[in-house]
Amino acid sequence: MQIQTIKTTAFNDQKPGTSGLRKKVKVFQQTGYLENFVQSIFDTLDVPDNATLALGGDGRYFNRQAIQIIVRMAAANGFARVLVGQAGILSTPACSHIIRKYKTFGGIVLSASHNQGGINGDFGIKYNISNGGPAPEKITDSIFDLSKKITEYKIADLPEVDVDTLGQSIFNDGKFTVEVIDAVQDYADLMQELFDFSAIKKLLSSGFKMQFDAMHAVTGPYAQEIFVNRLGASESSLMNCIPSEDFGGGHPDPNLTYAEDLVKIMFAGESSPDFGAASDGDGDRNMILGKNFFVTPSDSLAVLAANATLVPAYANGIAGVARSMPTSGAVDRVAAKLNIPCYETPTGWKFFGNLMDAGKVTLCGEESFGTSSSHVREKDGLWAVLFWLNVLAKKGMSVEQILMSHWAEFGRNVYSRHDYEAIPTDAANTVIAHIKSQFPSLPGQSFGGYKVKTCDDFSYHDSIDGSISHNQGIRILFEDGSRIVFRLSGTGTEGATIRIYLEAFDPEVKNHHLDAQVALAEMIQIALKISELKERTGRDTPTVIT
Ligand code: G16
Repeated sequence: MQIQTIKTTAFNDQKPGTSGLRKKVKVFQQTGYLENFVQSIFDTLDVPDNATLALGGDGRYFNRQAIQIIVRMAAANGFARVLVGQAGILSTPACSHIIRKYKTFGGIVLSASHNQGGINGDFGIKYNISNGGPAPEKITDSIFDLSKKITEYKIADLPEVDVDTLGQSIFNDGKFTVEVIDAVQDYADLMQELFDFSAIKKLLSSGFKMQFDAMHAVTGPYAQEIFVNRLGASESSLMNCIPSEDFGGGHPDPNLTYAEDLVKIMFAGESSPDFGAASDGDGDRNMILGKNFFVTPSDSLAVLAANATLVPAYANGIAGVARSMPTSGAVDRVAAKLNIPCYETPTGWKFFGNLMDAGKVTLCGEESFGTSSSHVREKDGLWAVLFWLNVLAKKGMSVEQILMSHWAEFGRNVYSRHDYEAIPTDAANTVIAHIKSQFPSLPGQSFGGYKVKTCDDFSYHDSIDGSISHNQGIRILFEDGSRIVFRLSGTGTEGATIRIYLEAFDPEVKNHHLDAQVALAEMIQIALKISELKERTGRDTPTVIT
Protein backbone atom coordinates (compact mmCIF):
# COMPACT_ATOMS: atom_id res chain seq x y z
CA MET A 1 0.00 0.00 0.00
CA GLN A 2 1.55 3.28 -1.13
CA ILE A 3 0.93 6.37 0.97
CA GLN A 4 0.91 9.66 -0.89
CA THR A 5 1.57 13.00 0.73
CA ILE A 6 -0.36 15.64 -1.17
CA LYS A 7 0.41 19.35 -0.96
CA THR A 8 -2.63 21.44 -0.10
CA THR A 9 -3.68 25.00 0.71
CA ALA A 10 -5.52 25.80 3.92
CA PHE A 11 -9.10 27.08 3.93
CA ASN A 12 -10.01 29.58 6.60
CA ASP A 13 -13.67 28.63 7.05
CA GLN A 14 -13.49 25.16 8.59
CA LYS A 15 -14.71 26.10 12.05
CA PRO A 16 -17.05 23.40 13.39
CA GLY A 17 -20.44 24.75 14.48
CA THR A 18 -22.95 23.40 16.99
CA SER A 19 -22.45 19.94 15.54
CA GLY A 20 -19.46 19.56 13.22
CA LEU A 21 -18.60 21.30 9.96
CA ARG A 22 -21.61 21.96 7.73
CA LYS A 23 -21.34 23.61 4.33
CA LYS A 24 -22.92 23.48 0.90
CA VAL A 25 -22.03 20.32 -1.07
CA LYS A 26 -20.29 22.54 -3.60
CA VAL A 27 -17.96 23.85 -0.90
CA PHE A 28 -17.06 20.30 0.11
CA GLN A 29 -16.44 19.41 -3.54
CA GLN A 30 -13.59 21.93 -3.82
CA THR A 31 -10.21 20.27 -4.29
CA GLY A 32 -8.76 19.36 -0.92
CA TYR A 33 -11.63 20.74 1.16
CA LEU A 34 -12.81 17.47 2.70
CA GLU A 35 -9.25 16.09 2.79
CA ASN A 36 -7.93 19.13 4.70
CA PHE A 37 -10.60 18.81 7.36
CA VAL A 38 -10.16 15.04 7.73
CA GLN A 39 -6.38 15.43 8.01
CA SER A 40 -6.90 18.12 10.65
CA ILE A 41 -9.09 15.67 12.60
CA PHE A 42 -6.48 12.92 12.38
CA ASP A 43 -3.64 15.30 13.28
CA THR A 44 -5.55 16.38 16.38
CA LEU A 45 -5.83 12.78 17.55
CA ASP A 46 -3.08 10.60 18.88
CA VAL A 47 -4.07 7.46 16.98
CA PRO A 48 -2.80 4.37 18.84
CA ASP A 49 -1.69 1.10 17.16
CA ASN A 50 -4.51 -1.16 16.01
CA ALA A 51 -7.08 1.64 16.23
CA THR A 52 -10.50 1.23 14.62
CA LEU A 53 -12.54 4.07 13.15
CA ALA A 54 -16.34 3.85 12.74
CA LEU A 55 -17.55 5.56 9.57
CA GLY A 56 -20.91 6.27 8.02
CA GLY A 57 -23.32 8.98 7.08
CA ASP A 58 -26.94 9.78 6.49
CA GLY A 59 -26.74 8.83 2.80
CA ARG A 60 -27.03 12.35 1.43
CA TYR A 61 -25.43 13.47 -1.83
CA PHE A 62 -21.59 13.20 -1.67
CA ASN A 63 -21.76 10.56 1.10
CA ARG A 64 -20.36 7.77 -1.07
CA GLN A 65 -17.47 9.80 -2.47
CA ALA A 66 -16.56 11.08 1.00
CA ILE A 67 -16.56 7.54 2.45
CA GLN A 68 -14.01 6.39 -0.15
CA ILE A 69 -11.73 9.36 0.53
CA ILE A 70 -11.90 8.96 4.31
CA VAL A 71 -11.20 5.20 4.15
CA ARG A 72 -8.02 5.89 2.16
CA MET A 73 -6.98 8.69 4.51
CA ALA A 74 -7.63 6.51 7.58
CA ALA A 75 -5.36 3.85 6.08
CA ALA A 76 -2.64 6.44 5.51
CA ASN A 77 -2.96 7.91 8.99
CA GLY A 78 -2.38 4.75 10.99
CA PHE A 79 -5.81 3.23 11.52
CA ALA A 80 -5.79 -0.58 11.33
CA ARG A 81 -9.50 -1.02 10.68
CA VAL A 82 -12.52 0.98 9.52
CA LEU A 83 -16.05 -0.20 10.36
CA VAL A 84 -18.40 1.14 7.69
CA GLY A 85 -22.18 1.00 7.76
CA GLN A 86 -23.57 -0.92 4.78
CA ALA A 87 -23.85 1.36 1.72
CA GLY A 88 -21.92 3.92 3.75
CA ILE A 89 -24.99 4.59 5.86
CA LEU A 90 -25.19 4.91 9.64
CA SER A 91 -27.70 6.94 11.56
CA THR A 92 -26.01 9.24 14.06
CA PRO A 93 -27.27 7.30 17.12
CA ALA A 94 -26.36 3.99 15.44
CA CYS A 95 -22.84 5.31 14.85
CA SER A 96 -22.61 6.25 18.52
CA HIS A 97 -23.75 2.73 19.44
CA ILE A 98 -21.25 1.12 17.04
CA ILE A 99 -18.38 3.14 18.58
CA ARG A 100 -19.39 1.97 22.05
CA LYS A 101 -20.27 -1.63 21.21
CA TYR A 102 -17.14 -2.35 19.16
CA LYS A 103 -14.96 -0.10 21.33
CA THR A 104 -13.60 1.83 18.37
CA PHE A 105 -11.13 4.67 18.88
CA GLY A 106 -13.66 7.10 17.45
CA GLY A 107 -15.97 7.68 14.55
CA ILE A 108 -16.69 10.03 11.69
CA VAL A 109 -20.31 10.88 10.96
CA LEU A 110 -21.12 12.39 7.57
CA SER A 111 -24.25 14.43 7.91
CA ALA A 112 -25.72 17.88 7.78
CA SER A 113 -28.55 16.49 9.86
CA HIS A 114 -31.87 18.23 9.22
CA ASN A 115 -30.43 20.52 6.52
CA GLN A 116 -31.52 19.95 2.93
CA GLY A 117 -29.54 17.50 0.77
CA GLY A 118 -28.89 16.93 -2.92
CA ILE A 119 -26.27 18.53 -5.13
CA ASN A 120 -27.40 22.03 -4.17
CA GLY A 121 -27.95 21.15 -0.54
CA ASP A 122 -25.67 20.75 2.45
CA PHE A 123 -23.06 18.24 3.53
CA GLY A 124 -21.41 17.84 6.91
CA ILE A 125 -18.78 15.98 8.86
CA LYS A 126 -18.10 15.56 12.54
CA TYR A 127 -15.81 13.53 14.74
CA ASN A 128 -17.07 11.47 17.68
CA ILE A 129 -14.77 10.30 20.46
CA SER A 130 -14.51 6.85 22.03
CA ASN A 131 -17.47 7.37 24.39
CA GLY A 132 -19.62 7.61 21.24
CA GLY A 133 -20.36 11.30 21.64
CA PRO A 134 -19.49 14.41 19.62
CA ALA A 135 -15.96 15.67 20.22
CA PRO A 136 -15.82 18.31 22.95
CA GLU A 137 -14.85 21.89 22.18
CA LYS A 138 -11.17 21.48 23.00
CA ILE A 139 -10.93 18.93 20.17
CA THR A 140 -13.06 20.88 17.68
CA ASP A 141 -11.05 24.04 18.46
CA SER A 142 -7.81 22.18 17.76
CA ILE A 143 -9.19 20.77 14.48
CA PHE A 144 -10.06 24.32 13.42
CA ASP A 145 -6.62 25.63 14.39
CA LEU A 146 -4.86 22.92 12.38
CA SER A 147 -7.17 23.42 9.41
CA LYS A 148 -5.95 27.02 9.13
CA LYS A 149 -2.31 25.94 8.92
CA ILE A 150 -2.44 22.66 7.00
CA THR A 151 0.01 22.28 4.10
CA GLU A 152 -0.32 18.57 3.21
CA TYR A 153 -2.51 15.53 3.76
CA LYS A 154 -1.88 11.80 3.57
CA ILE A 155 -3.88 9.36 1.49
CA ALA A 156 -3.30 5.70 0.63
CA ASP A 157 -3.45 4.24 -2.87
CA LEU A 158 -6.31 1.80 -2.43
CA PRO A 159 -8.80 0.53 -4.97
CA GLU A 160 -12.43 1.58 -4.49
CA VAL A 161 -13.78 -0.33 -1.49
CA ASP A 162 -17.06 -2.23 -1.86
CA VAL A 163 -19.21 -0.74 0.91
CA ASP A 164 -22.42 -2.44 -0.21
CA THR A 165 -21.54 -6.03 0.61
CA LEU A 166 -21.33 -7.13 4.24
CA GLY A 167 -17.91 -8.49 5.19
CA GLN A 168 -14.25 -7.59 5.15
CA SER A 169 -11.87 -6.19 2.54
CA ILE A 170 -8.27 -6.75 3.58
CA PHE A 171 -5.37 -4.61 2.34
CA ASN A 172 -1.66 -4.17 2.89
CA ASP A 173 -0.97 -7.80 3.88
CA GLY A 174 -3.65 -7.73 6.56
CA LYS A 175 -2.46 -4.48 8.14
CA PHE A 176 -5.56 -2.57 7.06
CA THR A 177 -9.14 -3.88 7.02
CA VAL A 178 -12.41 -2.34 5.98
CA GLU A 179 -15.39 -4.14 7.49
CA VAL A 180 -18.91 -3.43 6.26
CA ILE A 181 -21.44 -4.01 9.03
CA ASP A 182 -25.21 -4.29 9.36
CA ALA A 183 -25.76 -1.51 11.86
CA VAL A 184 -29.54 -1.84 11.62
CA GLN A 185 -29.47 -5.19 13.44
CA ASP A 186 -27.04 -3.90 16.08
CA TYR A 187 -29.20 -0.87 16.74
CA ALA A 188 -32.50 -2.79 16.75
CA ASP A 189 -31.04 -5.28 19.25
CA LEU A 190 -30.10 -2.40 21.55
CA MET A 191 -33.63 -0.96 21.37
CA GLN A 192 -35.08 -4.39 22.16
CA GLU A 193 -32.89 -4.56 25.29
CA LEU A 194 -34.09 -1.16 26.52
CA PHE A 195 -37.84 -1.23 25.89
CA ASP A 196 -40.78 -3.53 26.63
CA PHE A 197 -41.25 -4.83 23.08
CA SER A 198 -44.00 -7.27 24.08
CA ALA A 199 -46.11 -4.46 25.62
CA ILE A 200 -45.60 -2.29 22.50
CA LYS A 201 -46.42 -5.23 20.23
CA LYS A 202 -49.65 -5.79 22.14
CA LEU A 203 -50.54 -2.10 21.84
CA LEU A 204 -49.92 -2.08 18.09
CA SER A 205 -52.11 -5.16 17.59
CA SER A 206 -54.98 -3.72 19.66
CA GLY A 207 -56.31 -1.30 17.06
CA PHE A 208 -53.99 1.51 18.19
CA LYS A 209 -52.83 3.32 15.05
CA MET A 210 -49.39 4.88 14.60
CA GLN A 211 -47.79 6.75 11.70
CA PHE A 212 -44.04 7.16 11.41
CA ASP A 213 -42.40 9.47 8.85
CA ALA A 214 -38.70 8.85 8.08
CA MET A 215 -38.71 11.91 5.79
CA HIS A 216 -36.83 9.98 3.01
CA ALA A 217 -33.86 9.86 5.35
CA VAL A 218 -31.66 7.48 7.25
CA THR A 219 -34.11 5.92 9.74
CA GLY A 220 -36.23 4.22 7.03
CA PRO A 221 -34.48 0.82 7.20
CA TYR A 222 -34.24 0.99 10.99
CA ALA A 223 -37.97 1.77 11.26
CA GLN A 224 -38.84 -1.11 8.93
CA GLU A 225 -36.83 -3.56 11.04
CA ILE A 226 -38.05 -2.29 14.42
CA PHE A 227 -41.69 -1.32 13.86
CA VAL A 228 -42.71 -3.76 11.14
CA ASN A 229 -40.44 -6.80 11.52
CA ARG A 230 -40.03 -6.83 15.28
CA LEU A 231 -43.13 -5.05 16.60
CA GLY A 232 -45.70 -6.13 14.02
CA ALA A 233 -46.80 -2.66 12.88
CA SER A 234 -48.44 -2.54 9.45
CA GLU A 235 -46.42 -1.43 6.42
CA SER A 236 -48.87 1.42 5.99
CA SER A 237 -47.90 2.85 9.37
CA LEU A 238 -44.54 3.87 7.85
CA MET A 239 -44.06 6.62 5.29
CA ASN A 240 -41.12 8.01 3.30
CA CYS A 241 -38.90 5.15 4.50
CA ILE A 242 -36.63 4.78 1.49
CA PRO A 243 -33.54 6.98 2.05
CA SER A 244 -32.68 9.24 -0.86
CA GLU A 245 -29.68 11.47 -1.56
CA ASP A 246 -31.84 14.58 -1.60
CA PHE A 247 -34.48 13.44 0.89
CA GLY A 248 -37.11 13.39 -1.83
CA GLY A 249 -36.42 17.08 -2.47
CA GLY A 250 -37.71 17.88 1.03
CA HIS A 251 -36.26 19.35 4.16
CA PRO A 252 -35.64 16.43 6.55
CA ASP A 253 -36.41 18.43 9.67
CA PRO A 254 -39.14 16.92 11.84
CA ASN A 255 -41.11 19.97 12.88
CA LEU A 256 -44.59 21.33 12.20
CA THR A 257 -43.45 23.16 9.09
CA TYR A 258 -41.25 20.66 7.28
CA ALA A 259 -42.98 17.40 8.27
CA GLU A 260 -46.17 18.70 6.73
CA ASP A 261 -47.33 15.37 5.20
CA LEU A 262 -47.34 13.75 8.61
CA VAL A 263 -48.83 16.82 10.27
CA LYS A 264 -51.77 16.73 7.83
CA ILE A 265 -52.44 13.08 8.66
CA MET A 266 -52.21 13.67 12.40
CA PHE A 267 -54.43 16.78 12.36
CA ALA A 268 -57.24 15.36 10.23
CA GLY A 269 -59.77 15.11 13.03
CA GLU A 270 -61.13 11.95 14.63
CA SER A 271 -59.85 9.70 11.85
CA SER A 272 -56.22 10.60 12.62
CA PRO A 273 -53.91 7.93 14.04
CA ASP A 274 -53.40 7.78 17.80
CA PHE A 275 -49.69 8.46 17.60
CA GLY A 276 -47.41 10.07 15.04
CA ALA A 277 -43.67 10.61 14.91
CA ALA A 278 -40.94 11.72 12.53
CA SER A 279 -37.16 11.76 12.58
CA ASP A 280 -34.60 13.84 10.70
CA GLY A 281 -31.87 13.40 8.07
CA ASP A 282 -29.46 11.49 10.30
CA GLY A 283 -32.00 10.02 12.72
CA ASP A 284 -31.10 11.86 15.89
CA ARG A 285 -34.07 14.23 16.08
CA ASN A 286 -37.70 13.32 16.73
CA MET A 287 -41.09 14.96 16.67
CA ILE A 288 -43.93 13.44 18.69
CA LEU A 289 -47.60 13.98 17.83
CA GLY A 290 -50.84 12.67 19.24
CA LYS A 291 -54.23 12.70 17.54
CA ASN A 292 -54.59 16.39 16.62
CA PHE A 293 -51.94 17.21 19.21
CA PHE A 294 -48.32 18.43 19.12
CA VAL A 295 -45.92 17.64 21.94
CA THR A 296 -43.14 20.20 22.28
CA PRO A 297 -39.69 18.61 22.63
CA SER A 298 -39.33 20.28 26.03
CA ASP A 299 -42.57 18.71 27.27
CA SER A 300 -41.62 15.40 25.71
CA LEU A 301 -38.42 15.32 27.77
CA ALA A 302 -40.37 16.13 30.94
CA VAL A 303 -42.99 13.43 30.28
CA LEU A 304 -40.31 10.81 29.55
CA ALA A 305 -38.45 11.70 32.75
CA ALA A 306 -41.65 11.54 34.81
CA ASN A 307 -42.55 8.12 33.37
CA ALA A 308 -39.09 6.60 33.00
CA THR A 309 -39.69 3.75 35.44
CA LEU A 310 -42.31 2.31 33.04
CA VAL A 311 -39.42 1.41 30.71
CA PRO A 312 -37.39 -1.70 31.61
CA ALA A 313 -34.02 0.03 31.11
CA TYR A 314 -34.94 2.79 33.57
CA ALA A 315 -37.12 0.74 35.94
CA ASN A 316 -34.82 1.50 38.86
CA GLY A 317 -35.05 5.23 38.30
CA ILE A 318 -32.84 7.81 36.62
CA ALA A 319 -29.72 9.40 38.11
CA GLY A 320 -30.42 12.91 36.88
CA VAL A 321 -31.48 14.91 33.84
CA ALA A 322 -29.93 17.62 31.69
CA ARG A 323 -31.35 20.09 29.22
CA SER A 324 -29.88 22.77 27.01
CA MET A 325 -30.36 26.32 28.27
CA PRO A 326 -33.05 27.32 25.73
CA THR A 327 -35.07 24.15 26.49
CA SER A 328 -38.02 24.89 28.78
CA GLY A 329 -37.85 24.29 32.52
CA ALA A 330 -40.59 21.61 32.37
CA VAL A 331 -38.09 18.85 33.12
CA ASP A 332 -36.67 20.86 36.05
CA ARG A 333 -40.05 20.50 37.78
CA VAL A 334 -40.01 16.73 37.28
CA ALA A 335 -36.44 16.51 38.57
CA ALA A 336 -37.37 18.51 41.67
CA LYS A 337 -40.23 16.14 42.41
CA LEU A 338 -38.07 13.06 41.83
CA ASN A 339 -35.36 14.66 43.94
CA ILE A 340 -32.70 14.17 41.27
CA PRO A 341 -30.29 16.77 39.84
CA CYS A 342 -31.09 18.78 36.71
CA TYR A 343 -28.24 20.36 34.71
CA GLU A 344 -28.53 23.32 32.32
CA THR A 345 -25.97 23.22 29.50
CA PRO A 346 -25.38 25.24 26.31
CA THR A 347 -27.02 24.18 23.05
CA GLY A 348 -25.19 21.20 21.54
CA TRP A 349 -25.28 17.54 22.43
CA LYS A 350 -21.54 17.54 23.08
CA PHE A 351 -22.13 19.28 26.41
CA PHE A 352 -24.04 16.29 27.82
CA GLY A 353 -21.22 13.77 27.29
CA ASN A 354 -19.20 14.51 30.41
CA LEU A 355 -22.28 14.41 32.64
CA MET A 356 -23.35 11.06 31.22
CA ASP A 357 -19.85 9.58 31.44
CA ALA A 358 -19.70 10.65 35.08
CA GLY A 359 -23.03 8.92 35.75
CA LYS A 360 -24.65 12.22 36.80
CA VAL A 361 -27.50 12.12 34.27
CA THR A 362 -29.50 9.42 32.52
CA LEU A 363 -31.89 11.43 30.32
CA CYS A 364 -31.04 14.54 28.32
CA GLY A 365 -32.98 16.69 25.92
CA GLU A 366 -33.09 19.82 23.84
CA GLU A 367 -35.86 21.99 22.49
CA SER A 368 -34.43 21.35 19.00
CA PHE A 369 -36.26 18.00 18.84
CA GLY A 370 -33.51 16.00 20.51
CA THR A 371 -33.95 13.52 23.34
CA SER A 372 -31.87 10.58 24.43
CA SER A 373 -30.28 8.75 27.33
CA SER A 374 -26.95 7.32 28.37
CA HIS A 375 -27.52 4.21 26.19
CA VAL A 376 -25.55 6.17 23.53
CA ARG A 377 -23.87 9.58 23.51
CA GLU A 378 -26.01 11.18 20.80
CA LYS A 379 -29.60 12.16 20.65
CA ASP A 380 -31.71 9.35 19.34
CA GLY A 381 -34.90 9.80 17.32
CA LEU A 382 -36.20 6.23 17.21
CA TRP A 383 -35.33 5.71 20.88
CA ALA A 384 -37.67 8.61 21.74
CA VAL A 385 -40.45 7.16 19.57
CA LEU A 386 -40.09 3.76 21.25
CA PHE A 387 -40.01 5.41 24.69
CA TRP A 388 -43.34 7.10 23.93
CA LEU A 389 -44.85 3.86 22.62
CA ASN A 390 -43.67 2.07 25.77
CA VAL A 391 -45.25 4.76 27.97
CA LEU A 392 -48.49 4.74 25.94
CA ALA A 393 -48.67 0.94 26.17
CA LYS A 394 -48.23 1.00 29.94
CA LYS A 395 -50.46 3.97 30.76
CA GLY A 396 -53.40 3.18 28.48
CA MET A 397 -54.00 6.92 27.93
CA SER A 398 -53.89 9.03 24.77
CA VAL A 399 -50.96 11.37 24.08
CA GLU A 400 -53.16 14.38 24.86
CA GLN A 401 -54.41 12.83 28.10
CA ILE A 402 -50.84 12.14 29.19
CA LEU A 403 -49.89 15.79 28.59
CA MET A 404 -52.98 17.17 30.30
CA SER A 405 -52.44 15.04 33.37
CA HIS A 406 -48.73 15.91 33.38
CA TRP A 407 -49.53 19.64 33.29
CA ALA A 408 -52.20 19.24 35.96
CA GLU A 409 -49.55 17.73 38.23
CA PHE A 410 -46.54 19.92 37.39
CA GLY A 411 -48.03 23.03 35.77
CA ARG A 412 -47.36 23.95 32.14
CA ASN A 413 -44.22 25.64 30.84
CA VAL A 414 -45.87 27.19 27.79
CA TYR A 415 -43.22 27.26 25.12
CA SER A 416 -42.51 28.20 21.55
CA ARG A 417 -39.53 28.85 19.27
CA HIS A 418 -39.59 31.31 16.39
CA ASP A 419 -36.87 30.93 13.75
CA TYR A 420 -35.91 33.60 11.25
CA GLU A 421 -33.78 31.74 8.71
CA ALA A 422 -31.26 32.92 6.10
CA ILE A 423 -30.96 36.50 7.35
CA PRO A 424 -27.96 38.51 6.10
CA THR A 425 -25.25 37.93 8.71
CA ASP A 426 -24.64 41.64 9.33
CA ALA A 427 -28.31 42.31 10.02
CA ALA A 428 -28.49 39.35 12.40
CA ASN A 429 -25.40 40.58 14.24
CA THR A 430 -26.88 44.04 14.71
CA VAL A 431 -30.01 42.50 16.26
CA ILE A 432 -27.89 40.64 18.81
CA ALA A 433 -25.66 43.68 19.45
CA HIS A 434 -28.73 45.87 19.92
CA ILE A 435 -30.19 43.53 22.56
CA LYS A 436 -26.86 43.31 24.37
CA SER A 437 -26.51 47.09 24.38
CA GLN A 438 -29.66 47.21 26.53
CA PHE A 439 -28.26 44.89 29.24
CA PRO A 440 -27.60 47.79 31.66
CA SER A 441 -31.07 49.32 31.23
CA LEU A 442 -33.39 46.30 30.92
CA PRO A 443 -33.50 45.08 34.54
CA GLY A 444 -36.42 46.71 36.32
CA GLN A 445 -38.16 47.76 33.07
CA SER A 446 -41.78 46.68 32.58
CA PHE A 447 -43.30 45.55 29.30
CA GLY A 448 -47.07 45.22 29.72
CA GLY A 449 -47.59 42.70 32.49
CA TYR A 450 -43.95 41.54 32.48
CA LYS A 451 -41.07 43.08 34.47
CA VAL A 452 -37.45 42.22 33.58
CA LYS A 453 -35.60 40.73 36.52
CA THR A 454 -32.22 40.19 34.92
CA CYS A 455 -30.48 39.50 31.61
CA ASP A 456 -27.18 37.99 30.51
CA ASP A 457 -25.29 36.09 27.85
CA PHE A 458 -25.28 32.50 29.13
CA SER A 459 -21.96 30.97 30.23
CA TYR A 460 -21.51 27.33 31.17
CA HIS A 461 -19.02 25.94 33.60
CA ASP A 462 -18.54 22.21 33.05
CA SER A 463 -18.31 20.75 36.56
CA ILE A 464 -16.57 17.62 35.28
CA ASP A 465 -13.68 18.97 33.18
CA GLY A 466 -13.67 22.55 34.43
CA SER A 467 -14.04 24.10 30.97
CA ILE A 468 -16.00 27.31 30.54
CA SER A 469 -18.07 28.18 27.44
CA HIS A 470 -19.10 31.82 27.03
CA ASN A 471 -21.65 33.59 24.79
CA GLN A 472 -24.11 30.73 24.60
CA GLY A 473 -27.30 32.74 24.16
CA ILE A 474 -28.96 35.88 25.50
CA ARG A 475 -31.42 35.37 28.34
CA ILE A 476 -33.98 37.92 29.41
CA LEU A 477 -35.54 36.66 32.61
CA PHE A 478 -38.75 38.17 33.97
CA GLU A 479 -39.91 38.51 37.57
CA ASP A 480 -42.66 35.87 37.18
CA GLY A 481 -40.23 33.21 35.87
CA SER A 482 -41.06 33.76 32.18
CA ARG A 483 -38.14 34.26 29.83
CA ILE A 484 -37.09 35.15 26.32
CA VAL A 485 -33.89 33.72 24.86
CA PHE A 486 -32.17 34.91 21.67
CA ARG A 487 -29.52 32.84 19.89
CA LEU A 488 -27.85 32.62 16.52
CA SER A 489 -28.01 29.08 15.16
CA GLY A 490 -24.73 27.23 14.79
CA THR A 491 -25.97 24.76 12.18
CA GLY A 492 -27.15 26.87 9.25
CA THR A 493 -25.15 27.28 6.05
CA GLU A 494 -26.83 30.30 4.54
CA GLY A 495 -26.55 33.71 6.19
CA ALA A 496 -27.64 33.59 9.83
CA THR A 497 -30.65 32.14 11.60
CA ILE A 498 -32.01 34.01 14.61
CA ARG A 499 -33.87 31.83 17.09
CA ILE A 500 -36.23 33.35 19.64
CA TYR A 501 -37.26 31.02 22.45
CA LEU A 502 -40.31 32.03 24.48
CA GLU A 503 -41.42 30.52 27.75
CA ALA A 504 -44.04 31.30 30.39
CA PHE A 505 -45.21 29.17 33.30
CA ASP A 506 -48.93 28.58 33.84
CA PRO A 507 -50.11 26.48 36.78
CA GLU A 508 -53.84 27.00 35.93
CA VAL A 509 -55.49 23.86 34.54
CA LYS A 510 -58.20 25.97 32.91
CA ASN A 511 -55.57 27.50 30.58
CA HIS A 512 -53.74 24.33 29.67
CA HIS A 513 -55.68 23.69 26.47
CA LEU A 514 -54.59 27.07 25.02
CA ASP A 515 -52.50 27.22 21.85
CA ALA A 516 -48.96 28.33 22.77
CA GLN A 517 -49.03 31.16 20.20
CA VAL A 518 -52.12 32.59 21.89
CA ALA A 519 -50.79 32.07 25.40
CA LEU A 520 -47.45 33.68 24.47
CA ALA A 521 -48.82 36.48 22.27
CA GLU A 522 -47.68 39.27 24.59
CA MET A 523 -44.20 37.75 25.07
CA ILE A 524 -43.79 37.52 21.29
CA GLN A 525 -44.46 41.26 20.96
CA ILE A 526 -42.02 42.02 23.79
CA ALA A 527 -39.30 39.96 22.06
CA LEU A 528 -39.81 41.86 18.80
CA LYS A 529 -39.79 45.18 20.61
CA ILE A 530 -36.59 44.53 22.57
CA SER A 531 -34.76 43.11 19.53
CA GLU A 532 -36.11 45.47 16.84
CA LEU A 533 -35.91 42.34 14.71
CA LYS A 534 -38.46 43.45 12.13
CA GLU A 535 -36.89 46.87 11.67
CA ARG A 536 -33.34 45.52 11.47
CA THR A 537 -33.96 42.51 9.22
CA GLY A 538 -37.03 43.52 7.23
CA ARG A 539 -38.66 40.23 8.19
CA ASP A 540 -42.30 40.33 9.22
CA THR A 541 -42.84 36.70 10.15
CA PRO A 542 -40.74 33.77 11.33
CA THR A 543 -39.74 31.09 8.81
CA VAL A 544 -40.56 28.31 11.24
CA ILE A 545 -42.67 28.33 14.40
CA THR A 546 -42.55 25.36 16.74
C1 G16 B 1 -27.50 20.06 16.37
C2 G16 B 1 -26.94 19.71 17.71
C3 G16 B 1 -27.96 19.96 18.79
C4 G16 B 1 -28.49 21.38 18.70
C5 G16 B 1 -29.02 21.63 17.30
C6 G16 B 1 -29.49 23.04 17.05
O1 G16 B 1 -28.53 19.17 16.05
O2 G16 B 1 -26.56 18.36 17.76
O3 G16 B 1 -27.38 19.71 20.02
O4 G16 B 1 -29.50 21.59 19.62
O5 G16 B 1 -28.00 21.36 16.37
O6 G16 B 1 -28.42 23.90 17.02
P1 G16 B 1 -28.55 25.39 16.50
O7 G16 B 1 -29.65 26.00 17.32
O8 G16 B 1 -27.21 25.96 16.79
O9 G16 B 1 -28.92 25.34 15.04
P2 G16 B 1 -28.50 18.37 14.69
O10 G16 B 1 -29.73 17.52 14.72
O11 G16 B 1 -28.51 19.43 13.63
O12 G16 B 1 -27.22 17.59 14.71
